[in-house]
Amino acid sequence: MTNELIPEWSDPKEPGKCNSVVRKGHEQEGQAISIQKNIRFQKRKDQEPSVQELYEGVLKGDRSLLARAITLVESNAEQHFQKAQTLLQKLLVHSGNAIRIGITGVPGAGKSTFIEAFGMYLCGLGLRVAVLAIDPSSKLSGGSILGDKTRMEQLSRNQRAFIRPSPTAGKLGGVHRKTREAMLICEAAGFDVILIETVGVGQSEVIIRDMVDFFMLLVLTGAGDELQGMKKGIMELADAIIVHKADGPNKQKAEQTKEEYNRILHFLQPATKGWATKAFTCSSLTMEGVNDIWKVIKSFEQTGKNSGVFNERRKIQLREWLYSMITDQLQYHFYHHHGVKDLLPMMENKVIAGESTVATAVESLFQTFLSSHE
Ligand SMILES: Nc1nc2c(ncn2[C@@H]2O[C@H](COP(=O)(O)OP(=O)(O)OP(=O)(O)O)[C@@H](O)[C@H]2O)c(=O)[nH]1
Ligand SMILES: [Mg+2]
Repeated sequence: MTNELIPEWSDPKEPGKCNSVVRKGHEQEGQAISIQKNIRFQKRKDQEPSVQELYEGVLKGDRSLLARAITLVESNAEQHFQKAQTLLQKLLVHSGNAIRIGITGVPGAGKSTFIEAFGMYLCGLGLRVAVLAIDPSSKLSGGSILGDKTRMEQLSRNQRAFIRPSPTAGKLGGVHRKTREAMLICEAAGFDVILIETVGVGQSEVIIRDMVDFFMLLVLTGAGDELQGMKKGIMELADAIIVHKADGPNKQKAEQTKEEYNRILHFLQPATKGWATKAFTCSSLTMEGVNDIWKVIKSFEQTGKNSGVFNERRKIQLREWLYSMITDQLQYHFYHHHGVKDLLPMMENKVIAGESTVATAVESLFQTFLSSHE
């Protein structure tokens, strides 16, 4: 052990009892150079690609640059904002050519499994499929990203598919914007179909409806009571209701449930003008019914494009996007304002202690905020 040192983390009382040693560095010239090169290579890899590199990479469909472009728009860091917007501006003209499909349903409805089955089917047709997720609950559940990766195992290995787990931003509004921007990037990268999964927890359905062309709700059988209690509002957002897991002993029941839904749908307001929302059955295990869903979507697209409803909706969505971004920006600037940041904890305490009314606290916070903007 003459040329070797005992590492500093070894037990000083038992220096001999150590599994590793630190060897003296090599001093031959060649070795040193090759290590140097290696370090330089590492640095380059970590360096952020330029907007132009990202732009060209996305258009070429380079998966690694596509992922990095999405990471850039998802970033909350201030220094990334301008770069992200410049990139999006360049990519915008190349976007808009995919069909955007939203998929929702209660936890366990089989959304991820369906996306795996449906995505594989679409890839089999020669289409390119991007999967995005809005998961406002991810902060709480934490494990859904991992779960989805294992559930979409085949699809994630398919060259025609690209899967992007949900952005981890806490605020719903931010996730909203980021998913839209990720969608545009995927479209510019040449994906034909964008699938957006969201767990049905109320607010997220409305958000997803606002950014997709076709919106489907996955439901289960044996949910008679649930069906009665299901909010009319959610059903009125859907362009199709899929009674999922229609296989094995569940198949017949699924058919019955489908009929029940169809009866109810008859009395509801359709989500899309000129389109009658209907219920269907499907199994992601046997693949039965999966191809029919694609036929329904294609027919929806054709009908909407002929009538102009399809493009009209996209315009409305852009307008809504504008307003939701204004809200995001207002929130961002308010909460990042120095004076507000200083004052807010104090105001919070005062309100809780009953020393100030909520309205007075809000008033002082806004006075502070607006005084430096006049
Ligand atoms: N029999 C049957 N089981 C299915 C089918 N699709 C999904 N499952 C099962 O249903 C369970 C839930 O599936 P997921 O795809 O994780 O459901 P999810 O809606 O994505 O769930 P969350 O992401 O947690 O909201 C899994 O155990 C699947 O194996 C199907 O078509 N038939
Ligand atoms: Mg899932």
